[in-house]
Amino acid sequence: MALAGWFNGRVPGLRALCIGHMTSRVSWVGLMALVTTLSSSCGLEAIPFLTCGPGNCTGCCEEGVCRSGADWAACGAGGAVCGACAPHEACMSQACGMDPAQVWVLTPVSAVIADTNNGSTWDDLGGPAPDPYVRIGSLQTPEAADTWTPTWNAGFEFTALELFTGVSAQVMDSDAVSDDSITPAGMLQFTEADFARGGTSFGNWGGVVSIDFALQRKQ
Ligand SMILES: [Ca+2]
Ligand SMILES: [Ca+2]
Repeated sequence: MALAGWFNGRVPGLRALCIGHMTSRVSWVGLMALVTTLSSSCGLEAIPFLTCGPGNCTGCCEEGVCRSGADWAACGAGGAVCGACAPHEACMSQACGMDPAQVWVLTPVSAVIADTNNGSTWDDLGGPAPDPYVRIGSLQTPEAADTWTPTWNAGFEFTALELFTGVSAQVMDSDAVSDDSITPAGMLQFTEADFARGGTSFGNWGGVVSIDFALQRKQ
């Protein structure tokens, strides 16, 4: 009996105890259950019959078990070892990567504004420092009153694809009659590294010495 030979070859001396459980009509489908039963009744540890791998798993393998490979925490395909995606990534088609449709919140955080407006005082009324605000697309932050180091906390939602492609932006100085441009209108483009570290900085942009943006994935 082939199965008895297989079993006794691994557990010498247990034939007399275990052979009574054997049958010559063992189906391959029931083999795993039989091994488990034998192992239990003979006081043996369970013997893994199949090892998860490329030959039997189209998802990914986690501690010997085949997973779908479509989860953020267990992503993978072709019987490879499952891996967790980075926080800025998603598991798409069993591979980690950035989801172009994922919505992110872009927040202008802070900036340093040049001392003067091309040699002139930013404002003659209400304090000499500018009153900066940031236009993002068709929206804008509130103004930060009379400061060369403005901070803001208004966030704007864009898809990753829009942020990769570029969003229009401009930093302005709010004035009583006609706002001054601190920067020319421009396009801000973000890279995967920016998403990975949660933001980035731009510098030497017109009258902006530097400006910091935060990027946060919307849940
Ligand atoms: Ca002004
Ligand atoms: Ca001012």
